[in-house]
Amino acid sequence: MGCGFSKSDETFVLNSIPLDIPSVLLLGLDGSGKSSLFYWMKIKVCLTTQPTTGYNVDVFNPIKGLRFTMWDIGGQEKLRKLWSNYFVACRAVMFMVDSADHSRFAEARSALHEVMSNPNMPENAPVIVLANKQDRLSAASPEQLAMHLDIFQLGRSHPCTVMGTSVTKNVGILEAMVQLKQLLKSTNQLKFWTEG
Ligand SMILES: Nc1nc2c(ncn2[C@@H]2O[C@H](COP(=O)(O)OP(=O)(O)OP(=O)(O)O)[C@@H](O)[C@H]2O)c(=O)[nH]1
Ligand SMILES: [Mg+2]
Repeated sequence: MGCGFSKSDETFVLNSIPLDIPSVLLLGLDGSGKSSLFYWMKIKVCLTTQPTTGYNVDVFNPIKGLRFTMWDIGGQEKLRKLWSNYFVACRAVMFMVDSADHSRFAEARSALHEVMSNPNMPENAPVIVLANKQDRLSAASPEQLAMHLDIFQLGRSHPCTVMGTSVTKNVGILEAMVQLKQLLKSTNQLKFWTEG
């Protein structure tokens, strides 16, 4: 399922969020692997993707007790200013980074911190950083990426953790979902999530 953005779509987007199911925003720079993850979760196949010019949305129940609406939103620079339209209904963020693209770590850091310091981002919303493309030889480890992204500063206002993934090799995805559930549980937020 995919949609293109137009100005009038923004109201439609907000009105179409199912209020009884928590929303997870899947954000990150263009090319980091968000839609690859989205389609893997939807059809368990790693599709060849095109850059997302709008968003993909669907409801997932990847592990018991964790059911959510996931919004995969295009990460190109011109689309990032639209991300904040989704913040108000957001219960958690998955922020994906291409761990092999060292030249964009600073850009990823500033996009991540901008998201999490936005006044519309609900207080205490957990963040799972997905250190994607761990299959690549030049990939920074999750620990190295945590330093580059200054996760410790972020952790003061939002529960936060970094998980290594390779979507194309189906590595780390379920573990990231388990970690999200764990963060919600440890911050007493799991009760708001629909049991599945
Ligand atoms: N090596 C490797 N490549 C990956 C991995 N995950 C995704 N890719 C590739 O990265 C490229 C970009 O993936 P997308 O899923 O389209 O990236 P995106 O974050 O949705 O990009 P935008 O829609 O532009 O925001 C594709 O060629 C994917 O096949 C991974 O774990 N390892
Ligand atoms: Mg995409």
